[in-house]
Amino acid sequence: MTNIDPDNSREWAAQAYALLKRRQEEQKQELQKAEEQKKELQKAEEQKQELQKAEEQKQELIDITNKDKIIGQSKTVAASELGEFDDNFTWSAMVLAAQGKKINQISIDEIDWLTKLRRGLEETRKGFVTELLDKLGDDPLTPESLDDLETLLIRADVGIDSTDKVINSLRTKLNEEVLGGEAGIKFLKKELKLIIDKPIKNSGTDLLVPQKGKLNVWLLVGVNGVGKTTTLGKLAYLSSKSNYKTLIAAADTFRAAAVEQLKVWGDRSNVDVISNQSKNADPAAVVFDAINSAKKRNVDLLLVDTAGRLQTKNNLMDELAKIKKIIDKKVPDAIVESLLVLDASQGQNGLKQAKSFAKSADLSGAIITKLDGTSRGGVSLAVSEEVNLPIRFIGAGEGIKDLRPFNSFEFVEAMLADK
Ligand SMILES: Nc1nc2c(ncn2[C@@H]2O[C@H](COP(=O)(O)OP(=O)(O)O)[C@@H](O)[C@H]2O)c(=O)[nH]1
Ligand SMILES: [Mg+2]
Repeated sequence: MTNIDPDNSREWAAQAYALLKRRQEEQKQELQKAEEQKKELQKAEEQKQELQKAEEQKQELIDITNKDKIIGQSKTVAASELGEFDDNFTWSAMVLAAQGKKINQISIDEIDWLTKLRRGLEETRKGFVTELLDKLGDDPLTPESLDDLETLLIRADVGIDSTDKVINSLRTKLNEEVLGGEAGIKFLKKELKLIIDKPIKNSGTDLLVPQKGKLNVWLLVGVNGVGKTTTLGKLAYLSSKSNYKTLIAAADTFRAAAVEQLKVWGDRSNVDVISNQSKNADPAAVVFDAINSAKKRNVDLLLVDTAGRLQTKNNLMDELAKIKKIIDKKVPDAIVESLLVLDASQGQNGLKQAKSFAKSADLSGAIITKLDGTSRGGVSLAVSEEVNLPIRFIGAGEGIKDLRPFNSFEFVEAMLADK
């Protein structure tokens, strides 16, 4: 699957594992030290209170600041624990190595993420690569095996257009040379990656990040329950962790619990939430307030949560248009991204949603969620090919770290991992 041979890569992965283990030990020691410092500080503070009550207010202030710093540190999101040196680790390390990562550049978070992605795509993969390899054995690909592959691709929700494209390329290739099972999978990976990469290339931006010096507004749109609010919470974390000044607008005013849900996410990453608690508040008015705040605070990224269902679908689209109009009017030079959130487990239904939103909501990208669990990840290909939407992020879990910028290489490797 990669351009490195398996013996070397296992060795490579073992070295990476040892390095991560050492680093984790060091971190643990540092944490312990910080804990001890904290205790000492608290002790010192108590003694001081006994000894010099009113006089040394100044010194006390410094101590309290120090204490807050240390306590603040332990309040941040917990560091990840290094798991076993198993097949998941080796595979993840290989995928990172194949992208040119050096041993000392990989992190536990990255390994965790790839492991999650691979597990999440297991269901998609099972009815696919495993079956295909079983059918093929070591024999070269034949026109009949292409028929099997076609069925498997369609079943994995890859969509008719993408499937046709891939099968036609393979057929042409087969006319030129003999392809064994392994080579067939390699060729298939390349073709699938081309399909997903096309809208990304067309957009002119490989990686979606807020532009510094401007207000970036990202609207999260999509039907109820696909994961808009959760994704927004994870984005707020990613963004504030990367030092972008971030603000959240709670413009889903139709679900009573939506604001509370957002506030919990905001708290986790220290991002403020602008909301209007009154019943049936106007979503566009919330966005209006949020833009005012964003301008005052010099915010880099404003994340807008929107409603997934109104009385009728037209209403929903009108509401989104109204929100956009307000943004255009108040900050004409803002960079606006309308990101459609799609639940991978909904398969073809997700494709339908993408088509319908694309018609009226002027989308600029997609975010695929719920790639953990029983997913049908193939829909990412259908959305790329049939709706021309660049996939910007993918989510695989309900935790704050379970969202990553989309990486087509990793995605295709996970979808077609052959172990
Ligand atoms: N397993 C899993 N669950 C998710 C993911 N993203 C969201 N969810 C869950 O899906 C449900 C609906 O999410 P929510 O963000 O409220 O959807 P919204 O209606 O589009 O805002 C919640 O129970 C989330 O915890 C994901 O990537 N993986
Ligand atoms: Mg929501």
